[in-house]
Amino acid sequence: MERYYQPEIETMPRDQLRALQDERLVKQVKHVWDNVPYYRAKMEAKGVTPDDIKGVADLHKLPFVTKADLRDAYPYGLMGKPKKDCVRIHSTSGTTGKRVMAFYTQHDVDLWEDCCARALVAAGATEEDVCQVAYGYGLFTGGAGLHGGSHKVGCLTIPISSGNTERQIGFMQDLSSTILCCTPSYAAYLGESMKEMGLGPDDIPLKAGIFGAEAWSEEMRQDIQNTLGIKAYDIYGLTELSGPGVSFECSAQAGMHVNEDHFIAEIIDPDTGEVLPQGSKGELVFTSLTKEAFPLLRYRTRDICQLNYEPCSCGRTHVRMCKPMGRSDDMLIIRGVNVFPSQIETVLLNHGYAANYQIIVDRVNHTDTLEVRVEMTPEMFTDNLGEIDKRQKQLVDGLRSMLGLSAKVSLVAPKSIVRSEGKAVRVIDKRKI
Ligand code: DLL
Repeated sequence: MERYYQPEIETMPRDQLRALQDERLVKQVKHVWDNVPYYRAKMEAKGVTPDDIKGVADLHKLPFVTKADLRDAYPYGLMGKPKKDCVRIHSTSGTTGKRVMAFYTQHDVDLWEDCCARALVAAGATEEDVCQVAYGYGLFTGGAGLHGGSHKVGCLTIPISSGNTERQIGFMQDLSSTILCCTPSYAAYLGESMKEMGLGPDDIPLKAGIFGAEAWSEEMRQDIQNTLGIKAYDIYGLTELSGPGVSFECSAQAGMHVNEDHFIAEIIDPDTGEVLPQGSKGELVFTSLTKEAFPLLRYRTRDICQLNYEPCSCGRTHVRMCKPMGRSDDMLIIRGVNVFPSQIETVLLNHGYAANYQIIVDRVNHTDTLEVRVEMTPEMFTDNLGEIDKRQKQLVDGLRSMLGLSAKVSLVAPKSIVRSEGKAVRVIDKRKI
């Protein structure tokens, strides 16, 4: 029997859900107009006022919010509540310029945790469960979101955070963890490590995992399910919209239900911004209906996706989104960290290199690897291995402090990176995801 955390909302007939969205949208647009001068100016520039928005059918009249707006308004310019009413900040990795800061009132945290609790219950969680939260804690939303959701469900929550693989496996065994929350690549890595330790699925009582924050394939799902002996559920979200739990998979494992009482999903043409008909593939845009502190309207996620409005066998009525199929910008997600090629270029230029480089991303044993191949300029060319080693280490340090990631750096001779006749091919992503 399918269980729900908030059955009256999760299985609400679609006409009622639409009426709820209409009502919440009108209220939210007024809230933003009254409290976010930055967005109000965008509405005025488009000639729209709150009176023009009577419901979801009018959503297309509103201007988009993009990452560029977040940068322009950084850090406090898109807040819908004064600082004194906010209780939390989360943020994505990256430099100041690219870093996304999101703000929460206590009410926002509460609703976000409800969304994560829905995902946990859909994966079978009850108060009998021991939930090991191995997403990173801190500024990243993964740890805090699933932690809060786990509390709401009443699971015994282990806030172990990510890393320290042997300890993770030890905790699973000693405390009989039944639910694991982490990135899919870390779940796969835990499975590999268990194998190396001579442990199989029967040696741990895990039954389900809630994995997201990065792309993962069906093959990877099968692999994780087999090595850990669990059912593996996908969960999606982004910092700008609170974090994990914008959408989540149910027992059908056939798309992620968008929490539509909190978020309206649209699919647009990434080039023209035009709203595409139901079932089309395009860029996913979300409007947050209930967030007070950081109320984004028509936020362009840059994730390429499709929505499925067919009824689901689980009984939930909320629309399902497919796994994101790629991005309409050049952002890479490497070991869960958002990386823009321009950040890497900045580090290279700051160290005196020219923009002749290649970024090679791969996945080895389920872990993402990042290599940066950089040409030495003719002036700095040397074949002294000690000197090359020293310079590579400087770049490794520079990249670590810019990205928060360790990368391999290979300095190569001038003109040894193949020049393209068109746009330079700077990123080679070999991951099969
Ligand atoms: O990754 C929030 C999260 C934490 C989601 C834990 C799920 C679990 P950001 O760091 O802001 O937030 O990154 C958001 O990650 O736009 C997608 O491109 C990607 N992403 C998130 N979940 C998935 C997923 C968190 N299930 C960006 N599948 C998003 C594929 C995902 N990509």
